[in-house]
Amino acid sequence: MTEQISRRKAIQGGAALVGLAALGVPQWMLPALAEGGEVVPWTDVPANFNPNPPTGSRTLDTRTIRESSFITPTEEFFAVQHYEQAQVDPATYKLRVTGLVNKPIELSLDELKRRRRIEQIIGFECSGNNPARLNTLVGNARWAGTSLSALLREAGLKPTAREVVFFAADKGTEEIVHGGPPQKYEQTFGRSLAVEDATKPEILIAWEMNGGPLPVSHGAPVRLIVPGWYGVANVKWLNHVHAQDTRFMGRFMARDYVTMTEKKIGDQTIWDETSVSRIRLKSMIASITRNGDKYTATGFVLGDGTPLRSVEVRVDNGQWQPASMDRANTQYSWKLFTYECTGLGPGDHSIVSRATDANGTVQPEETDLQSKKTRWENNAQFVRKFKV
Ligand SMILES: Nc1nc2c(c(=O)[nH]1)N[C@H]1C(S)=C(S)[C@@H](COP(=O)(O)O)O[C@H]1N2
Ligand SMILES: [Mo]
Repeated sequence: MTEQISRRKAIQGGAALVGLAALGVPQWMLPALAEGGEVVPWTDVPANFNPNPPTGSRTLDTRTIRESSFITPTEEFFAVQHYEQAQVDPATYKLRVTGLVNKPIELSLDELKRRRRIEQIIGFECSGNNPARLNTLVGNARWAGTSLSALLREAGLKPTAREVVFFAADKGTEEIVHGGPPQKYEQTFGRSLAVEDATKPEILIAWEMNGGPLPVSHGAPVRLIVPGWYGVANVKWLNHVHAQDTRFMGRFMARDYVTMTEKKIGDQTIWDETSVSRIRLKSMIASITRNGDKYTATGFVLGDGTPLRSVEVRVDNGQWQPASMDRANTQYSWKLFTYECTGLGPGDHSIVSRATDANGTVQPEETDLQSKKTRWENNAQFVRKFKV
């Protein structure tokens, strides 16, 4: 946990402790209240809901998100990968830059770490996230590394380069159909970015997460972090950057992580099939806590880095009301917000949030997403139910 966050927590906790102690609240009650009050359980979550998926991956139980949860601790940050987690020896590690470059590069981990260090708080989700799984494939961390664009400049991208492909150390066997029976090939994980995206200054070749070395589950020793993009762009166990003049059509660009939307153009139906890329504007309410008759809803917003115009909350189909934004939020972090619910009578209630960005893009409702036929990129407003 960063110093900043633990200090914030201490201040919040401390203020609550002093105030309540003065009111004569018994000592044993203080720690729980200092953490933000009593949790109001969701009535829309099945009793057998398992926040931890079965194999190899990890989820963040979003119900535990509070005002003090701005940075996700490394061991709680969700983890997803499609093959086995790669075990890379940092002593022999090399990062190569090859292809349409004037000067191919090969760097050891030490050489890489001697480059100019940049640090940024970046939140992201897996594009397979959705309300039914409580959007648990999510996290917000402080990443440190060096700039991809500087490395590409050093290698001298040739003007003919169209795409930059990022290959990793993890491998799997893929069945490829090319006439006749499918053939099996061993392939490493790969994703690409168009040159104009890859040369944006904010993209990180990262070796540090929340002040510590990257753990194996998050791509040790080096991974890519593309701020504002869905998780699949953030290639873990990165060891090879390759510039080419053709589009990379590997599994995770062209066959998997493809969103298919039905579109009507005049009287014709076309199928728009796109590779998962920038995070579509999303918000959700993660938890509600109670302090006396004060109910505090806490949630987060994710997006592509476009500034927000508003984050609003609606209780029981009433008016949309503005949420309060956390002062720690930055351009590419998730944006934590809180909302105080007042005048809640006993009984069942609903609560939902919606984000709108500066371009006027409004987070859709579930029914707005009907023409999207694949499960990827579900950024629907999430109506939650609770009882007081
Ligand atoms: N090498 C490699 N990188 C990968 C993947 C993978 O399978 N292999 N999965 C991607 C997907 S789909 C997601 S959502 C993110 C998850 O990053 P995290 O595990 O650090 O949360 O990693 C991405 N990077
Ligand atoms: Mo993902």
